[in-house]
Amino acid sequence: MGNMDHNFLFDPSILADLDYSSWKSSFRPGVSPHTPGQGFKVRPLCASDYDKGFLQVLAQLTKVGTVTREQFMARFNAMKDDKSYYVCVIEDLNKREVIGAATLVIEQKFIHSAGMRARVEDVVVDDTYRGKQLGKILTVVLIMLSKHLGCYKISLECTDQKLPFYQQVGFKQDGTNYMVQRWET
Ligand code: 16G
Repeated sequence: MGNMDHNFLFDPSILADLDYSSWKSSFRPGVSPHTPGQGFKVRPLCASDYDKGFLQVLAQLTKVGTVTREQFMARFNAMKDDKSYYVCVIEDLNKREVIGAATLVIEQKFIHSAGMRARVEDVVVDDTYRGKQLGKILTVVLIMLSKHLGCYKISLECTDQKLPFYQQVGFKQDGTNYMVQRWET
């Protein structure tokens, strides 16, 4: 018990209750988001993941920079209070390390009957754990979570190289363009 962290970003029962039966044939036999493989667990981000390599995994996606424990906790608490951030991780339970992460952000709208839009952000799997369908598992978790939360659509930005990966789980290009201005690289 002593080393168990219960400071979850969001209620883990939300993930536990999702139904993935319609995805059964998309995964290898026996594999699903509830059973992501021997020694792996999908769960909400925890405060203690600062010490479990969460930021080091994110650094395989893009620049993370310096994030002190205090900065991490302030952002974690702000996201938790906001209730719009669903950061999910995969832990290697034997190593007690975060080896993958993906975030669903919920945006509130006036359009679509005061509806909600879901955005997929910061999907990354440690490169030593590739080929185990872990990225696909995380993405399917976010898709089913967005449906469960009642969003009218889910979207993401990705490189050309990642298009086949997201197409295999149902994302389509719809002719809209992603545009950006940057003040920092
Ligand atoms: C990718 C990510 C996005 C992330 C960005 C970071 C997915 C689906 N897309 O576009 O969420 O924030 O890379 O790149 O994971 P940046 O550091 O150049 O903004």
